[in-house]
Amino acid sequence: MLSKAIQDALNKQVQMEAESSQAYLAMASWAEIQPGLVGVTEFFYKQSDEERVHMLKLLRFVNERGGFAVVPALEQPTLTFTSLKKLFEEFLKHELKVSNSINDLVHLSLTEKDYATHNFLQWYVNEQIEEERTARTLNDKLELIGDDKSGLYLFDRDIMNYRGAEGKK
Ligand code: OFO
Repeated sequence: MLSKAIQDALNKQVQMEAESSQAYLAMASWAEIQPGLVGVTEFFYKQSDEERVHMLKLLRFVNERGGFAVVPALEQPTLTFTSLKKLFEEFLKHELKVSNSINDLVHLSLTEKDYATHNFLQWYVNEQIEEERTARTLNDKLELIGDDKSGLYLFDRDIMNYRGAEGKK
């Protein structure tokens, strides 16, 4: 059985994962109307789908543990970006925010002595390590490329090979 504090915190995380899914969907939609960003578009559509899976996993865990998972109202995400670089900076910023939130949750599960939730959350801890790594690598690549057009072409092609666009690697 979940304590009220844990249930509320997990429901907040449900909302954060749903917002992540919306944020990445908006990024995909923006990328799709830019010329030539086929790979980036696919990457964010897949990323958005993954976040929905993260949300569902949490939601079902809350209900399985005798709580009530609340389907949240969502704010409209950022719809437009001034550049590709800005888009990926926002991606990294968002993932860092999610990692902090997962860390807070893990901490709470220990203070509440809820070891089942603590165990469940380890999957999210590992997931965030991977997602932060992906976001950092992509930002580093864009930094290297600068305004080089052929570099950007290759970046868009190569991003297809990232886990967000191809499933787990
Ligand atoms: Fe939900 O995996 Fe990152 O945000």
